[in-house]
Amino acid sequence: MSYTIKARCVKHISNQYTFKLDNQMTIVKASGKLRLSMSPMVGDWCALEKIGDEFVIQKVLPRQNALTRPSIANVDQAMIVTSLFRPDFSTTLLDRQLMLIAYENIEPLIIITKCDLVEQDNPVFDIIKAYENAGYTILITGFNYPIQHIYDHLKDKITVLTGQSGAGKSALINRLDPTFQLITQETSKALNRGKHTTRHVQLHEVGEGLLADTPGFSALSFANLDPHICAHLFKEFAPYVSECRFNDCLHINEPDCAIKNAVAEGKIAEFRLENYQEIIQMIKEEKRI
Ligand SMILES: Nc1nc2c(ncn2[C@@H]2O[C@H](COP(=O)(O)OP(=O)(O)O)[C@@H](O)[C@H]2O)c(=O)[nH]1
Ligand SMILES: [Mg+2]
Ligand SMILES: [Zn+2]
Repeated sequence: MSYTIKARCVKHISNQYTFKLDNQMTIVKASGKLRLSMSPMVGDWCALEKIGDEFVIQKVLPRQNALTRPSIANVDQAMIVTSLFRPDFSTTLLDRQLMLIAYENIEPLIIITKCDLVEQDNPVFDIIKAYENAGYTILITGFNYPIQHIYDHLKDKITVLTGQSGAGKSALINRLDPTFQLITQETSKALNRGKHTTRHVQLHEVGEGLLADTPGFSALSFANLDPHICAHLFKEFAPYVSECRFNDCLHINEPDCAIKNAVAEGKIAEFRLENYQEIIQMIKEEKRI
């Protein structure tokens, strides 16, 4: 008797694909006879057919998106891990990451780490408030801070982590699931091993969601981006862009730009427009090379 089920691929090494079936991790081999129009990626939903005792991958179901580094399909969200101290908080860097993630059609969440290392009244929290007002989800954390709110955001989603080296990605993953035991910078220095080396991509069940175990999501280089798409990707720009005089307005020097007007009226933070304009400049410069 044969029947077909739908399951998510969570791990892939050579010709072995791991699926979660009936709450159990099961390895399905890609059979030699298999003629798939596309090969499954970690994160893919696949149709599996049970023939006798064995499952075979029948087809890969349509993808919502596909990242290349790390190689994962159907990513729902990226957590941008940003520290307040060593490295210091940088809106320039954060805005570049927000742009790249939005460009991939992935929802960004901003995780602020090392809050235990700064005073509660530090002016950096005003900047963070500006991101919250712009519509971004901000999750505050630090050593000895609760992390339940982070679990809540992982539920039923595929999440990848991104962020500067030293921001606390490995430390965060280890706190979310101590069985990860990823090497933090401190430990790697002590062991003199350099950065943690990644073998294969795997999705781990953490807080009822799936988390990629490879911190260091790297998106496309800016040269590949279309400035006209970037022009409406910042969350708080989106409601205004249709009001610019030109519908291909890049919010640089154009007259009657609704984004510039919103900045003048205090509805959009000035540093966001400046960081956005810098990104457009970078794209133009990279394209010229
Ligand atoms: N005090 C404090 N230190 C942290 C926090 N998160 C990470 N660290 C430390 O910052 C350093 C870099 O963290 P790591 O997780 O290796 O960063 P990664 O490069 O993003 O993976 C390590 O020494 C961590 O112990 C935090 O929330 N509070
Ligand atoms: Mg790390
Ligand atoms: Zn404009």
